[in-house]
Amino acid sequence: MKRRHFFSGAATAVAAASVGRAALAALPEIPQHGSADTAVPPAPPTGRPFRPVVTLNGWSLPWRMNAGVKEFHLVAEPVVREFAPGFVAHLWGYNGQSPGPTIEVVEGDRVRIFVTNRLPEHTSVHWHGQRLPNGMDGVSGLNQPAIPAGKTFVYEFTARRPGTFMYHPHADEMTQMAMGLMGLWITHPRLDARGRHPLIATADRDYAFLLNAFAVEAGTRTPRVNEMTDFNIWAWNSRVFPGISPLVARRGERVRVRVGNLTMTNHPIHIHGHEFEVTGTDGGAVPPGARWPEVTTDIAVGQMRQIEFVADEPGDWAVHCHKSHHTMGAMGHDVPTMIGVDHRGLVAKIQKIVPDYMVMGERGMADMGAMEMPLPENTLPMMTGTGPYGPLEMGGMFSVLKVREHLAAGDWRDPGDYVQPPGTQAWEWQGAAADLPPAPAAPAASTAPQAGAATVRKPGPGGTGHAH
Ligand SMILES: [Cu+2]
Repeated sequence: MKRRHFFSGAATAVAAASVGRAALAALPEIPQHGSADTAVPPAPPTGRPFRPVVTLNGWSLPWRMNAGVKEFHLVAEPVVREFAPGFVAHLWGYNGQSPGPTIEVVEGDRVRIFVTNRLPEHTSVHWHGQRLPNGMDGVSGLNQPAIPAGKTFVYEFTARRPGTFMYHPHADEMTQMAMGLMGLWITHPRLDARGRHPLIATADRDYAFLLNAFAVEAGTRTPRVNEMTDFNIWAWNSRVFPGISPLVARRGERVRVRVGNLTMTNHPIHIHGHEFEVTGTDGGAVPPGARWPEVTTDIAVGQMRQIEFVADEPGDWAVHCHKSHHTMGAMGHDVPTMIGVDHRGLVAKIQKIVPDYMVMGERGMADMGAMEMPLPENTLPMMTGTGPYGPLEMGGMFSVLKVREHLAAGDWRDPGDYVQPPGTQAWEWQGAAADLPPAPAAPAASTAPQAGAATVRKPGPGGTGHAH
């Protein structure tokens, strides 16, 4: 998290040659980002001031001012993205990473975006959620011809409405988004003379991430693009637990989290230990009288949500999607449920036929969190990550909100594991069982069949059996 990688490497210069030297000379430089570390943006060097967002495992795109216009240069291109240490994928992205860099402007800014296409096919950029001239909306075929491979198009409009927005292709859209082409756009509010906005508070920590999903077979590196439902990599900013940066805050700070959903399903985002309010949606700021407290907010396909809370409970608090299969890694989804199955003696018999056979999960699946199983190359276990007290048994859309008493205002580094004060952590009962309060069982249910109850038909001899 600490590093800034705003460099133009040799690879950039070589690839840029296809755009044409003369044309390129007039274009803003192409900033590239070299890693999946979170890069905290510097204070804006030009233009109106704002407090930048911190894009989890991402970065913000530098610009140049040209006669009062903020000029950005996006390059759509193949990239190598690390989902988590040990697991990389060949994606499509912008300026070296998927997702692309976050674009940050101020309400009222005139913005010009050069989009250079270094993909093997045409593309376009749709500025999701923004008010803009129709010809700038980026739907190829409808609003503009697609940007051919090797060409540069220019988008220009005024950022009229403050809020959280996204950008993504609207050309061969399913393929290009399945490959990771997308990014965030933040329009910061114009403030009054006292530095305030009537509906948008100043946040001490302002985080942003996109929800995205991929179908990457274990042992491969390129997503399956013709996938409609069966995704297995559930990511924030093309990054999965344990590779997602923590959200850090000092106790008492106001924290804003901006989330956009570019997957094909909804994600109930849940924060432990705090209540929050949704202070902004796709349509703009929510008036204070229309907000209510939540601990989970569902983010539908194509939606954006801004949530805010005061981080006033020290600790390491889980932040995750509450669809539990979205907090899993890619492996083992075809493992049958074995809870309650007495398999004694069974394994030896099966191993006569299938020597590598293992039985998993007869007491639950927690063994998977610590199991050392041979994995295919380039993937992650289904459940992984280790905390100070053992395996977390998580994956995918999961990170940690780290609230600390002492943290400098500009310090975004991971403060390490939280140490609970003595007497404030769940403990193992050491007394006599007889001293425990009684744990009455629920009344026994009637065993007589109920009218309309489901019946089970057992396979008879010659039955077809089933897949497991
Ligand atoms: Cu989810």
